[in-house]
Amino acid sequence: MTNLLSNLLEDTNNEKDLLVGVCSIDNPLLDSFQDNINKILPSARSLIVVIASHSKGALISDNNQVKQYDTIYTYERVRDISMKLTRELEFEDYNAAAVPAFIPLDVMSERKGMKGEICWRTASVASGLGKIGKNNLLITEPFGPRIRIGGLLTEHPPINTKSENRELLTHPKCNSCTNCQKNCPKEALSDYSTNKKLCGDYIFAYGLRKYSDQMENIINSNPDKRKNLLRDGTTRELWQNFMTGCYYYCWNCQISCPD
Ligand code: B12
Repeated sequence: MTNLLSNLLEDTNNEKDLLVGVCSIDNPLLDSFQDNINKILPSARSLIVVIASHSKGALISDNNQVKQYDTIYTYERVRDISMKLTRELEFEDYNAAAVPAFIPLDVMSERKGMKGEICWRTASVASGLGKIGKNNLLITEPFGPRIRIGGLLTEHPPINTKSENRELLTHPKCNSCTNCQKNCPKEALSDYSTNKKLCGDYIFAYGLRKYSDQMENIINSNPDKRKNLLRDGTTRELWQNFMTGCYYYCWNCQISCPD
């Protein structure tokens, strides 16, 4: 029984761009997510965390589409591995459910898409996969903060409890380094916390707010201006973001980290 999860984790960890870990859903770091976990899979006993690495070359590129393309791939990698693990576990009669790494998110309640069902940075610390940096991101040994994180819940009992952490650990290498803070174009980072409004407005330059503004402009314009707005660069960029599902415009806190 225990071999199944151990083997699955070992096989996945053998892939060079991946990191996988597990923690018990009783881990105190998951306390504030218990209601969400219970709603997703009431019989859950373990949380498996799946991390995939970005391409460093893509993220340091000056071409935003290249960075978005790599981000789409990295999220897909996390999703595919998480989905694969759910199927493997269910073939052996352990129910499992993958939890979104990013979107879809609950955008209807007061959370407004700014809170995940599970905070993957916290879950990763709980699973022993890394520590929190001053950039408020998870920093991993092999890939630094240049990663995407997701995972799944399963009723398979947890293993490797020795590698679990029970408190939110900060990364010792951050020490006196403030590269991430200095390189944030909006000065949104203070030690281990993020000004979400400043950051969000910048990284989602063509996101929901831009969409609402563009709609409002279109509605309030005369027919000639409306025709132009419907065909301008903003409408085209918004349309492309809807198509790709990726609407990021900044990765500086991931790139500027020397780790
Ligand atoms: C909403 C969201 C955002 C929002 C809000 C960010 C935030 N800090 O919550 C905005 C739009 C601003 C955002 C920005 C970015 N995001 Co974002 N985001 C999310 C999302 C979907 C939910 C996060 C959430 O639930 N936040 C609510 C609470 C939990 O967050 P919080 O208030 O920051 O809580 C932390 C602090 O309070 C801190 N804390 C509290 N007490 C203490 C005590 C101690 C001792 C310490 C050390 C820390 C600490 O620890 C908590 C956990 O780290 C997650 C995916 C997910 N489900 O986890 C991705 C996620 C966090 N984002 C990610 C990324 C990469 C980014 C960006 C780089 C944008 C981009 N290009 O992709 C920036 C980075 C901004 C930054 N440096 O903080 C990655 C992080 C990867 C990593 N290495 O950690 C995630 C995990 C997506 C993914 N699946 O990979 N994001």
